[in-house]
Amino acid sequence: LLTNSYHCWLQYRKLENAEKYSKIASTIAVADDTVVINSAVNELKNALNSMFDITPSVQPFPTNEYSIVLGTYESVDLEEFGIARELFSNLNEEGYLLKYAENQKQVLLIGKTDQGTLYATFHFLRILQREESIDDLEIIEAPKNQLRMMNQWDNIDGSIERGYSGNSIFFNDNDFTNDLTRVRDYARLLSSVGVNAISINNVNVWDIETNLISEKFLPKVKEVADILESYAITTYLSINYASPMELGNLESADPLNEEVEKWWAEKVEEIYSYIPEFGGFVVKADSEGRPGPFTYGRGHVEGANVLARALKPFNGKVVWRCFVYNCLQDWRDRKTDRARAAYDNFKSLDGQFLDNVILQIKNGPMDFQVREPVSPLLGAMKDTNQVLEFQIAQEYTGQQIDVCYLIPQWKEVLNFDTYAKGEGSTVKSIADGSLYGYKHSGIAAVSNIGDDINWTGNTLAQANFYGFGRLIWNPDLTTDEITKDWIHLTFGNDPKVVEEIEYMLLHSWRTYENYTAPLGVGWMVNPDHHYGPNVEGYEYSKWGTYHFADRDGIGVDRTIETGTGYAGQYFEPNAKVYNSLENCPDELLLFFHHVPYTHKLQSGETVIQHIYNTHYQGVEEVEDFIQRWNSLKGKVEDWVFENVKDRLQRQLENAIEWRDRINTYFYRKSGIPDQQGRPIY
Ligand code: GCW
Repeated sequence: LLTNSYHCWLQYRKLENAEKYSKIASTIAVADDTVVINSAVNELKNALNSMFDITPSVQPFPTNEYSIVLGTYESVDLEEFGIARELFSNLNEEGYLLKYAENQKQVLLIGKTDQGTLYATFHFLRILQREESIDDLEIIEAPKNQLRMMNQWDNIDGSIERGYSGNSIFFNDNDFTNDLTRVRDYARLLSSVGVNAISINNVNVWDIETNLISEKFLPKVKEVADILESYAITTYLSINYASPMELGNLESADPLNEEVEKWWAEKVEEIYSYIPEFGGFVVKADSEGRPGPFTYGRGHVEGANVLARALKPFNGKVVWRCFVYNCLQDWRDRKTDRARAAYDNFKSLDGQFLDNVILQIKNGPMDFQVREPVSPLLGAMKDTNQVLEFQIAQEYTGQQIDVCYLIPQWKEVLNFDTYAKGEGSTVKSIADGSLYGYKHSGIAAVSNIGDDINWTGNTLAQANFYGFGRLIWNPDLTTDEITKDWIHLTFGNDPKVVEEIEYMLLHSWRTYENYTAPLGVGWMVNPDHHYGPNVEGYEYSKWGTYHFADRDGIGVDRTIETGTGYAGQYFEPNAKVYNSLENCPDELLLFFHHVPYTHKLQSGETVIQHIYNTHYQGVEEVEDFIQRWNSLKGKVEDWVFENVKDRLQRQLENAIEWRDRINTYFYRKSGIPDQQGRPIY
């Protein structure tokens, strides 16, 4: 059944009702000969073969037979099909048209460019796999976001920072992997959901990885980039800011030093001599101990712009991460606040970055917790390109052992109204560039894949990868549409299977939140590896992620009057809402306020009773997931059944441990018993 990887949502299962498409499925007519269109042809050929059990013939366009046409609006005469060419003038370069022109016996998969043709092909295959009618097929699509990017945190020794599904598919033993088959399969998975860019190495760039931009590795980078490019995916590299010293033997990496400037310019030229389609650099500088411009008394602007100048002649970009904070903090100092850091560091630099610099901003101000407010930096820089960063890898949300479907969380972020330019200034309108007319913008995410046979550890975690791509292509898709698509493509059409898996996915984020840190306070995880409960794990370290729980109360005062002032970083009316004890939403209460355990939430419960209730409930919900999953035995492939079953068992143990530790901790701190008298260990 399995070779070395599982094909996730690209399994192309045999259709139950193949006859309804049989007319059109046996011939592929190809109008252009490009590498990307060849990828589309191969995908289509294999898929038809697998879904219909036929070997389609591939012919040049036009043919007289019923056929599926792959081409662009320039290579196919659209007038002949009654389609106005102008249809394409309003479409961006990656857009496409799907149309069944029955009179002419053709299904048209027409891109504005070959990249669009590839996306059209994947879209069409989705329609076939879901066995939807094509009688009236006429769909025009284009992605809403320009940069749709995956960030690998892969190290060259094959390990993955925050990786929960095996080792890297790119690297092994301080080199690229010999067999790049899985890289090609990954490219297929990525482009099938519309991802168009990838950085292949960890943002923490260690010694050997620094050499990825040297002649030692560039030929290999090129090999990988060629594979990705054949699926219309642009390759980026994370770089070490100290490269001029470490690779170039210069005395400094000061961005204003002329030699440094020259070094970067030559380096970039060298990279492009290998990879003409190279995308640019992803940079984590002056963050968590990594080198950056601060060492030389320079700031982010000088730091990013020297790279931008080098990349400019080649249309390359600098993706500069804003995850910059002072990691060491004194608990007595209630004014310093890690949550403030991105905004405090970057806001005042608006307008000073070159236009091929993009600031990459995590969705929340802390670090991918199960619940955080939206980063106030999003929308706060009208003259600086911004990209939003999500984490598909479940570092703080169950590490691909526990089920935690993140699409609902990301939808909340995208729909959040920042009021940056008045009502309707949603995060999605910032990311898609429309609010401020950014030159470059989009959405990136930390990948959750590794070399595990199913790619993602828990098979259900594939849904986060799939959903990320679909959602950032079009943030207006509903969670329901995305979820159903993934389940149908991955598991087929059995209504019972669809219903149970959908239920589990849609409830899983809330469930995870229920048994972990309450009311937006975050952390409470084991330090370093970040799995499992440890209420005081970070409380007595200097890392600045305190919850300040004592016998009287809990939460971080981030109000303007008495706290860190973080609430004031938002535009009105958000600032006022978060700043107010009465109006702050329950789920973020402890992020913004320090309150007594007896404080009454808007729900009517006290904080302490809420903690007890959600923690008992969280465990019950996991027990319910297990029952639901068990009812699917024999209905999903055995190994997938066992894979998820095993993870759910571990999730249950984790949830119980969280429940017991949290409940006993707060019972002992507060001295207030559970109203329902349930056992507290
Ligand atoms: O989430 C934290 C992780 C680090 C990571 C860092 C970052 C790559 O714990 O492992 O480093 O964020 O985003 O740079």
